[in-house]
Amino acid sequence: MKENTKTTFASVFEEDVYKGLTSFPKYLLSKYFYDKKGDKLFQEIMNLPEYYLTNCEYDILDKNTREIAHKFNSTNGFDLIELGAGDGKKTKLLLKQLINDNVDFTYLPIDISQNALDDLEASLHEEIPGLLVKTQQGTYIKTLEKLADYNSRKKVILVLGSNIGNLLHEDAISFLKQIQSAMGPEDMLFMGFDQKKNPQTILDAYNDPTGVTAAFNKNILHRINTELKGDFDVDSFLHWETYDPETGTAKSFLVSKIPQVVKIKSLDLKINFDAWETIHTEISQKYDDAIVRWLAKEANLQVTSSFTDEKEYYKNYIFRN
Ligand code: AVJ
Repeated sequence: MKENTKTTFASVFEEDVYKGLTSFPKYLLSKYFYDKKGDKLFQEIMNLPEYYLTNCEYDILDKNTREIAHKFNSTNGFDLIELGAGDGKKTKLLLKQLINDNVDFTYLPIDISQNALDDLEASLHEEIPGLLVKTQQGTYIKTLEKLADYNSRKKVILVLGSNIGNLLHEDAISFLKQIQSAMGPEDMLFMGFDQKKNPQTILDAYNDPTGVTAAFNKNILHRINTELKGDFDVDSFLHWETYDPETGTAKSFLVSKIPQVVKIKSLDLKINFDAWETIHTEISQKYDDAIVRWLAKEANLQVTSSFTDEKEYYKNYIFRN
């Protein structure tokens, strides 16, 4: 068959891989890092000393739990909706505070992974008895739409981990707009944004000496090998990180160390790599107050308060309509 002409695909993953690897320059989408092994590698990343994001956000929530819990509360109680709940380690700080304060609220964690939700629910029942939990499996936006008219009482939407950083500004604005349209006048959005800082600190966070981040980046090639019958020689690709301190954009690449041809059977595709040709796999955007305020304005939201850590590496902002 002729290359670059396939039009029917068995899955969105197939289609996205085909599009990305037949484009110039080549790219793959970072959402495909997260299969079972990718989830595990990301857990490991969060425990790396270089990956400061998790600890900073934990500190912010730990030092300001009372104040944040107070801001969330309302006379008729509220629903706490978390997009991308993961293992809930940071959220548990808030949940415990709210339970201790006898606040009337329900926790609604949303995640793509039913597995992650089941684990989270089990640990919550054990660690925080009395907490009302309603897990929702699905994509952020679909579930948010469902929840927009779920309940008449106040909604607080939580997006932790600087997950928004995977989106280009334009896409981040659409994401914020979608959240905004699900928010009423009383509702709040509490979101984490990793901040601009010494460029070396950022590079180190995405280029750990133990190679966990490299393995995480390369996991996308393993997925193509196992799920789409690919024959990537994963070791012939180099994990490469860049950071542009002007735009605040960290970028991850896989770089082919040799000229090579990769076959992907399920896609009926042969891909040529020149030596040192790249596959762009992820952006991890860094922010400052001005960028966050601009994003908010574009999405018809306002920043009403913010919290940061001692080094000001990371910030959590509260947005309202
Ligand atoms: C989960 C998107 C916030 O970009 O910092 C960690 C993912 N990639 N190390 C990030 C990631 C490489 C992470 N986010």
